[in-house]
Amino acid sequence: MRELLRQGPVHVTLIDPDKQSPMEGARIARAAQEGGTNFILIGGTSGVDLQMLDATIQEVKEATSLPIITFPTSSAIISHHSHAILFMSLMNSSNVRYVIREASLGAEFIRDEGIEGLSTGYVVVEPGMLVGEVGEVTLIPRDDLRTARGYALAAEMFGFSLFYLEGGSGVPEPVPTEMISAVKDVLTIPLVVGGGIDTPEKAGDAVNAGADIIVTGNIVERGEGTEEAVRAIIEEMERRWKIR
Ligand code: 1GP
Repeated sequence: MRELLRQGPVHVTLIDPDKQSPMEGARIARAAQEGGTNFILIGGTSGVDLQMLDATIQEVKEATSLPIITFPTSSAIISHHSHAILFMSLMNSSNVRYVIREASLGAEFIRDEGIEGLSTGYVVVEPGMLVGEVGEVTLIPRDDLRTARGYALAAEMFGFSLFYLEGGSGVPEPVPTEMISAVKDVLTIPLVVGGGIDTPEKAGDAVNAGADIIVTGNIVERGEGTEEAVRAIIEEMERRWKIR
C-alpha cells in the first residue's frame, strides 16, 4: 500500500458479506478489479458472522488477484483467510469495547495466524448512519474541525499507521472537504475517507482536499455497471490528485 500511495490515490472497494451471496460478492470484486480498484475490504456493521465472512473472502480470493483486507466488527469474527485486517480503534466511541477492548481480544489470534494488522485510528463524523449507532459513537459535528484534527493528531501520536474519517455508509453527503483538509494538515500517515462517496465528483473532491485512500461501498452494490462506476471514480481521483 505504501508503494501505491507514492504513485497516487488508492481506491478500496468495500464488500459487505451480509448484503449478497459470496458468489455475488466475488462477481462485484472481479468487476471492481477490472475497473481498477486496488484493494478489497470485506466487512459490515451488523449481521455478519464468521461463516459468511470466510465464504465471501474465499470466493473473492478465487475471483481476483487483489489483496483482501477485513473490516472487523468484533474479535469473534476474524478470518484467517484474509491477507490483512484493519486493526482498529473506534476512537470516538463512548464504549471502551470499541475503543480498545475488542482489539485486545483479537490481538493474539491475529498475531498467531500471521495476519497483517493495519493499525487504524477510526472516527465517525455526523450523521454517522448505522456505524455511528452500533458503535455507540459520540459523533464529530460536521463543522468541528478542531475535534477532528485532535483525533487525527492523537492517532498519529499513538503510532497508528492509518487514520480513517468515516461519514457512515449511505450518507447523503460525505465528510466535508473542509474537515478532510484540516485533518490532512496535521497528518503524516495516510488519510482514509469513506461513506457516501458515490460519484466521481465526490471522490475527486475528497482527494483534492487531502484524502489518500477512498473507500466506496454502496456504488458496487447496485448490480450492473460496477466496473464502469469504479473506473470513473478512479479516473477522477487520479485527475484531482495530479492537480492538488
Ligand atoms: C466505508 O462506510 C463506507 O467507509 C462505505 O460507504 O457504502 O456509502 O460507500 P458507502
